[in-house]
Amino acid sequence: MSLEEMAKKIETMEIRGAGRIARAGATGIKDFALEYKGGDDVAKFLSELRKARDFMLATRPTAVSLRNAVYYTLRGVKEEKTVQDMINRIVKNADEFIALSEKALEKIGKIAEKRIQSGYNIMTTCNSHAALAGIIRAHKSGKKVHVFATESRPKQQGFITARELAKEGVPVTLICDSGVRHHMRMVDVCFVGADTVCSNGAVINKIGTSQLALAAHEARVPFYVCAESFKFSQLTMSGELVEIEERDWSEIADPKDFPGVKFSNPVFDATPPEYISGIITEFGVIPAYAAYDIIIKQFGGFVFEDEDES
Ligand code: RUB
Repeated sequence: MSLEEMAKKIETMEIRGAGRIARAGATGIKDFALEYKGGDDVAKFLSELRKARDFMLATRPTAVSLRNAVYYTLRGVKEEKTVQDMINRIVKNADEFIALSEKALEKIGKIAEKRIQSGYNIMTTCNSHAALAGIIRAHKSGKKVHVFATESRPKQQGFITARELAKEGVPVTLICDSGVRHHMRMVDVCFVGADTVCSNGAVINKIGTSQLALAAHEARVPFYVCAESFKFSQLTMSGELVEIEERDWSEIADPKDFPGVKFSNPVFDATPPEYISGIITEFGVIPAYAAYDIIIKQFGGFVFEDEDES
C-alpha cells in the first residue's frame, strides 16, 4: 500500500485506535522507503522522507502513538551513508516497532487479567485493543465476566467493541454514553485505552472517558488505563499541550437540518491523574503520576518539537 493510501485510511478512520494507527504509521513509512525510486542522492532521499513523515503525522493530531511510531521508524537513518542502507534501516526499525507493540499488548493483557475476578462486571468505552486484551484473556481463562460497552458517540466505536467481545463469546451489554453513571453502580472495574499519556499523568482518550472516570471515582470503582509505553508523550514534558482533534460536524448530525445552529465535536478529552487507579503498561501497573518515569525510561528526557530531527 502506498504512503498516501495508508495516510488516507488513518485520516478517514478506516484504520483507527492509537495502537493500530501507530503500526499503520510505521508501515506507511516503511512502504514509502521500499517504493522509493528517486535514486542514490542521500540529501534528496532525506528531504522526501521528511515530507513523508510530516504527511503521515498530519493525519490525526491527538494520538502521540503515531508520532512515536514514525520517529521510531526513522531512528538512526541519518547516520547511514547510502540510500539503500537508509531504506534497510527503516524496514528494520518498522518491523521492530510492530513486534514490540504487539508484545506490549500481550503483556498488558496478562497484567490486566489479574485485576479481573470471576463474576466481575466491567465497563469500557470506545474501542481499545489494550483495554480489551485483559478482558478477553480473563474470559478465555474461564472467569465469568460481563462488559458494559458505551456507544461512544458520535462515531459509535462502542459498536465495534460490542461486536468484537460478542465474537469472542464475552457477554456484553451496549449502553448509551448518557447511561454511564446509572450503570456504574453495577460495575466492579473499568478499563479504558489511551491515545496520549501526558507527563503529569493526565490521559487523553475518546471523548467521554473523563466522565466515566468521574462516575467510577464517585462509585469507588477502580479505573484503569491500559497503555503501551509508546503512548506516553515526551513533548508534554517540554510544555507542549496535546491538540484535541476536532472532527467534522456532520459526524454529530447533518448541519443542514439545523439552520442557525453551531456544533462542537472534539473527539478526545483529558482525564486527570487523580481519577486513575493505575496505568497498565508493558512495564507493569504504575500510578498515573509515574508517567514521567516512563517517559525518561523510554525516551531519555524531553524534546522540543522543532528540535526533534531524529
Ligand atoms: C480510539 C480511542 C481508543 C485509544 C486506544 O479513538 O480513543 O481508546 O486509541 O486504543 P479513535 P488502542 O476511534 O478516534 O481512533 O488500545 O486500540 O490503541
